Amino acid sequence: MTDANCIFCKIIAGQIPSRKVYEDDEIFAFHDINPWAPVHFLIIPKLHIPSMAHVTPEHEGLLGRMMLLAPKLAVQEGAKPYPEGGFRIVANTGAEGGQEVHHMHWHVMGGPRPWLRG
Ligand code: DGP
Repeated sequence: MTDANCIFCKIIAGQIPSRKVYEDDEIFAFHDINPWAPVHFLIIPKLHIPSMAHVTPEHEGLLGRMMLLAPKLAVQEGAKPYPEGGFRIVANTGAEGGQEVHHMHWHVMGGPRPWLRG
């Protein structure tokens, strides 16, 4: 299920160009256009799930597969491995969570600090 008005659905479809990091049948990952960190990409489901507030038990396998990709892709994209390197995952959710694009996505950020407060 896709949303014709969704910018991330258009990126998945190739209608908007992106710097792809990974793709399979159900997951897509690409560099954030406005990086906050030396390594900064987004992992998204191809299914148009608007936010983390919309996930249900039927998404459990998909969410697990997305999570398993994060450490592999972080290293692939240049983050040093744990424990010297590592990464941070952020899922902005809803207006007060700072979500701007309403297609669920996880920011994966890493690389030499300082690059984010906290
Ligand atoms: P947020 O919804 O606030 O978690 O952040 C959405 C992120 O999506 C933001 O960091 C910038 C990124 N973004 C928005 N539009 C595009 C785009 O067209 N291409 C790419 N690569 N990233 C985008």
